[in-house]
Amino acid sequence: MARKEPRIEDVNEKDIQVESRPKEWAAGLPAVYHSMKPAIEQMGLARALGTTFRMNQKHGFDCPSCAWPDPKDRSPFEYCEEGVKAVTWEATPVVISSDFWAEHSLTELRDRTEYWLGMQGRLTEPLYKPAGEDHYRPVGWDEALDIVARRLKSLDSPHEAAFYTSGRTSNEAAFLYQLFVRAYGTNNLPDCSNMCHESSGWAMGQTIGIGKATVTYEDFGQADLIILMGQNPGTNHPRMLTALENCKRNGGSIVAVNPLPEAGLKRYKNPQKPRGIAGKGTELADQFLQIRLGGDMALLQAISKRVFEAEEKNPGTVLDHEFLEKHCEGLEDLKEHLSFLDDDEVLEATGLRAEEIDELAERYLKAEKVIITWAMGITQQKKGVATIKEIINLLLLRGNIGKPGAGAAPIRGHSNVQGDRTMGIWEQMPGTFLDALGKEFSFDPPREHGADAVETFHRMQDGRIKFFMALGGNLISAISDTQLAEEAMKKTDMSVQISIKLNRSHLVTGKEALILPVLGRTEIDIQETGRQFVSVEDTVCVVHASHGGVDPVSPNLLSEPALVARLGARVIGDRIDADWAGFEKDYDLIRDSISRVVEGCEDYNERIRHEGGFVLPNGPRDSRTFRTPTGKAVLTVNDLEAVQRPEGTLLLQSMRSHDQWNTTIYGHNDRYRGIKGGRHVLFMNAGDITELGLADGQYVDIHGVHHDGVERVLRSFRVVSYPTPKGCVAAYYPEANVLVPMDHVAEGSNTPVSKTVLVRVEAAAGAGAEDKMRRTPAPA
Ligand SMILES: Nc1nc2c(c(=O)[nH]1)N[C@H]1C(S)=C(S)[C@@H](COP(=O)(O)OP(=O)(O)OC[C@H]3O[C@@H](n4cnc5c(=O)[nH]c(N)nc54)[C@H](O)[C@@H]3O)O[C@H]1N2
Ligand SMILES: Nc1nc2c(c(=O)[nH]1)N[C@H]1C(S)=C(S)[C@@H](COP(=O)(O)OP(=O)(O)OC[C@H]3O[C@@H](n4cnc5c(=O)[nH]c(N)nc54)[C@H](O)[C@@H]3O)O[C@H]1N2
Ligand code: SF4
Ligand SMILES: [Mo]
Repeated sequence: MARKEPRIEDVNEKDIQVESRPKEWAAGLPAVYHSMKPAIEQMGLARALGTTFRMNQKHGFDCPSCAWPDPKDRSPFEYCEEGVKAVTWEATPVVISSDFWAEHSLTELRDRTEYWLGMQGRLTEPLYKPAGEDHYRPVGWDEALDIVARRLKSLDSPHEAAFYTSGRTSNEAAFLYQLFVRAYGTNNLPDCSNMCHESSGWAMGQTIGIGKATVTYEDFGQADLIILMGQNPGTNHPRMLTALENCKRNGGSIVAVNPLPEAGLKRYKNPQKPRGIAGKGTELADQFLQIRLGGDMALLQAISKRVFEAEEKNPGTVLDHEFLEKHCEGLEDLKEHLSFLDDDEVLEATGLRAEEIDELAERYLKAEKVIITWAMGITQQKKGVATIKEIINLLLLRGNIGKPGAGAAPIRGHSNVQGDRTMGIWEQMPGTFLDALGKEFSFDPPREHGADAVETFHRMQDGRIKFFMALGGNLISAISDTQLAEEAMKKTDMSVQISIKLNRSHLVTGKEALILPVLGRTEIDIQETGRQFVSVEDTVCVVHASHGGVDPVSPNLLSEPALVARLGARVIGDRIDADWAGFEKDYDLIRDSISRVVEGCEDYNERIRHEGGFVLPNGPRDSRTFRTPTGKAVLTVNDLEAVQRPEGTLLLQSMRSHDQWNTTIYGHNDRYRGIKGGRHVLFMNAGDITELGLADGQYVDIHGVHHDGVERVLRSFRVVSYPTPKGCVAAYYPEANVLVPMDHVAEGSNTPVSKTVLVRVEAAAGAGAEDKMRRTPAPA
């Protein structure tokens, strides 16, 4: 394939433009247009159509973007703007040439933005940076893998290595990877989920015995009420709006709880339907509760308290007594605890009016079938685990788990983050899984829990972790406390990135560093026994196949399973009973092992070939069985703790723009929020702007407020007057990670608290709009 020269200018944020009002509706015609234009320009029409029309089809590939499920009856257009952007970014024919690495030093590349790095094109050859050097150089596959194997064999203990996974990895690659890591001798398997839905996993595991959604796709259309908390589906799960539209069309109602009036929460123009393209679209949210950051736990307790009060007034008619008696424990304790809930404290924490809370309570009491969905606005909070336990409490009180149209729905991020966990990517897999793994491959897997993402950086900092490998992702940008994280990574002896495109994690490295380039999900994967497919699990536990559809950008790429199998052969060899060479040749062999090791995956090879795949068992959803110590769902008592905001400080949340995929930046607009041409913006309430003596459009510095002697500051952000609650500001992730202290984590899940960070905002020291050229995402 002819190499096209990328002509990518890095961004110049000299004039960020702001529309006067954020958009009130999401999707519709402009979304399709905006998405198709770059795809066609970069890929050429044939490749663009070849990818988009295969996306999410029964014999096509799974959209590599988010984990939203596919309906049973599919249209030829089962994709959205974000999916098209993800595919365009991945399947671009533009590649990085070999001479790039001699031309550019790491020091120089660290001044580039994530946008520019990603736009350089696909990585197509293994690269090695020896210790003490500032350039990568191309190496052959054998040499690259030998360097990694030698280093791993030289460590004093397997616990000196950590193996990260990002959630785009297939089930097959993930299963092999965790086998390789455990056979090597450690459970140090941090993953992106540690920073994402870990709080959901803990809260749900402890209360209902499973850390996954208890709903199906069809349930959304059958619900009387869907409450969306801390989630921006218009940007982050766009086709979820179709499911919400189904709910509305069937007479259901929708409530959104969010500090920001996000476009997709209000109105939806379905781009796949004529009325969506031409008409006004469907009104989605019937009620919008503009909550303060971190206020959800108080709101949920207040609603549950009103449920108990309604039951007092009309005994026997409000609670689902039959369900509670048969399936739950802890009712009386919860009732007693909530009776002490202080109404003023609730109003203060939520910033809502009592009538708004009453209205939501009434809606909840009127509805027979309720789904509560949530994402990062809930999980990335100090009280994230407790807040999700309150979601479960509220649902259980009226039997809203394990019946059609009702349930708990954590909406996952990465397209296969849930599958990776099912396959054993977790630093704390239960003994039953380890037993089965050991039996299948005749070895004794380590039992001691490993390091999660945050803990990995603590151990790098104090020298206990010396080797770091990442199967995908961009951990250095995704983790909190950028400066501290970068220092820690630089202390390691070796870092290895298995990637498809360049990002900052390739530039902030251990003393030695490697980049190992792999096939993307869109690409055809041919091994010795023929064309292979992989499999993934979506947010509602449907496991299905994904078949790459376009020619690889280079014949020199390995697939992820092949790469891990080769590492396994080199580092582990026949120390365990694994057919590494066979796994590379024929992924059916990997799936045979999966079917014997992973619960619910019996006959994997046969069932994965069914149209649409198969659904994993889910006790609460299928039969109201709860795998807790007592076999009952647990109503829990959680102590409310007000978020402290000393005078002169503000609470900052970090969130995604419409033009990004986590740390991957597609462009510099945030269409629905009215931002054009830049990312260094701080969304502020007009009252706060005035009180601080600032002005809309002014440039400010944002200082972290954390008393550990470390200076955390982001300079020259443009103030944008925005409808966010007083005291609550917002900026984009990953830039804002500079301000999130590494030890600012959720209780019980160790998830970085990226949504409620204490900051001080001051007029920018010196810098104005003029010198806002090409900013690095983080201090180097
Ligand atoms: N296009 C696109 N799609 C994506 C991603 C992407 O980057 N781009 N990322 C993927 C990943 S990995 C994930 S995890 C998901 C993330 O999906 P989201 O969770 O929707 O992502 P965020 O942008 O972090 O948005 C958080 C939302 O929570 C709100 N919020 C913040 N704090 C609070 C709070 O205290 N209470 C309440 N009620 N709301 C709050 C914010 O205003 C915002 O609307 O999206 C996935 N899909
Ligand atoms: N402040 C703040 N921090 C956050 C968050 C937040 O809301 N605020 N959100 C957190 C969340 S929810 C998450 S999930 C994490 C995300 O953390 P990560 O998953 O580590 O980050 P991503 O940006 O998704 O990773 C993108 C990189 O993955 C690589 N990649 C893409 N596709 C493939 C593939 O098919 N194979 C391989 N091997 N590599 C591939 C590309 O090189 C790309 O640069 O960030 C977390 N960090
Ligand atoms: S909703 Fe998510 S999975 Fe579906 S097409 Fe859009 S980005 Fe892809
Ligand atoms: Mo995520």
